[in-house]
Amino acid sequence: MKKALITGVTGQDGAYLAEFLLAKGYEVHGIKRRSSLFNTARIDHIYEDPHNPQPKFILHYGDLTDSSSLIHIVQKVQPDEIYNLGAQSHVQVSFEQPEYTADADALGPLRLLEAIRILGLEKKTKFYQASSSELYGLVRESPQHEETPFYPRSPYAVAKMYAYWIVVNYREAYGIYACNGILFNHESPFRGETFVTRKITRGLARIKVGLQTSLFLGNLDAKRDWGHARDYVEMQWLMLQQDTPRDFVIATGKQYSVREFVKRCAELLDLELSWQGSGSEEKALDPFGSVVVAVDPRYFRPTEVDTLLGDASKAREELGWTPTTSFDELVREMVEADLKAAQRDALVRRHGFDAYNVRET
Ligand code: NDP
Ligand code: GDR
Repeated sequence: MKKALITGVTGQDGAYLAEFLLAKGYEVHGIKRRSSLFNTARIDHIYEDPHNPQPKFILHYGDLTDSSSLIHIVQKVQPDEIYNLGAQSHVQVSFEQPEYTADADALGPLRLLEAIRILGLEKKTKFYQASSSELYGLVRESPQHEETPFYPRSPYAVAKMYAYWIVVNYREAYGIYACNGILFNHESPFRGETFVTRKITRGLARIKVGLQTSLFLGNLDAKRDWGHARDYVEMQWLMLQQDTPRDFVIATGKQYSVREFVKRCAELLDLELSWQGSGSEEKALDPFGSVVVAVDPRYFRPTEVDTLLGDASKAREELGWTPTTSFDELVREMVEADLKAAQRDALVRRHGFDAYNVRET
């Protein structure tokens, strides 16, 4: 039975990948961070009681900023495959916490690669690095592919650029089977609530049921190539099943703006919106003239990535990989999940209980 170790197992991709690998018969180990509240909501459905005689899903406390914890875990698990999905993954937050972002996102992968070397696992342990389309940043070629030059536009992207190259270097220098998946944006109902897609689906669903009145967003003109996380984790696994380690772009090849994402969600929720103004003045009003969506410049980034569009031909041709979920299906799945959650919260509130503040109202 193969053993996999996933960093970032409590995150969106970690949850989908853990489920995927368990279904393939792997023994799956995940690294979670110590937190004062439970932080395992995304993996509760696959959680196994550690008292089970032979658990297939095992969690370990650790942190990408703490090499000794990483070395201990890698030594104990002796994984066949490591998937490094852990990161401070929010681009805007990286402008506020640049040093921590570099520590976790750039030095984190270095620490894991060093753990492989220190423990003499170069020939045994394969390594996947969660690289990002943010590497392309200020794009000068569209669509972007494996040979497109990088121009990172945030502390997050600069940290991920170090990670990308240290993976290439350890592959060439020490013969470690290590590769980069250059993944374009991928979303799901598990997406963190502060990324734009989830912020929109959750916000509009709550507006629909009367739990909030408006939603504030930043740059509505930004364009992204949005896929489904469930499709993309399969690719992460496929990349480690090849004869030789290589880097691949993973994308849908289709692009939409943030404004188009809002419009699609509004249609699905039957919210009628009319748009007024432009730039930081832009608003979307309902038929009664109330503001539903408004631009708030606080969500503008010091340096923005205006447009990303991926060309995943190499993955299609060499790995036989194609995404299966369309943009419309992705948006629908997210809207439906958030509408259900909003309806549940509204019901709870109607019955006199504020689920968010957990107190009688
Ligand atoms: P999430 O933000 O949902 O998950 C990040 C995970 O990393 C969480 O489990 C988080 O733990 C963990 N983590 C954060 N800091 C540390 C740390 N210092 N030590 C250990 N674990 C840590 O991200 P996604 O699942 O969306 O993305 C997975 C990876 O792919 C990330 O590296 C991201 O940068 C990259 N990526 C994502 C893309 C996307 O569109 N989703 C596209 C391209 C790349 P906790 O739950 O405790 O916060
Ligand atoms: P991104 O995702 O920066 O592409 O990084 P995010 O959803 O945060 O932003 C996408 C675009 O939407 C614009 N935007 C807003 N973004 C947020 N978060 N909140 C808003 O209110 C808002 N309004 C407009 C942004 O300016 C941006 O242009 C994600 C992360 O998952 C990274 O970890 C990953 O590497 C990349 O995708 C690929």
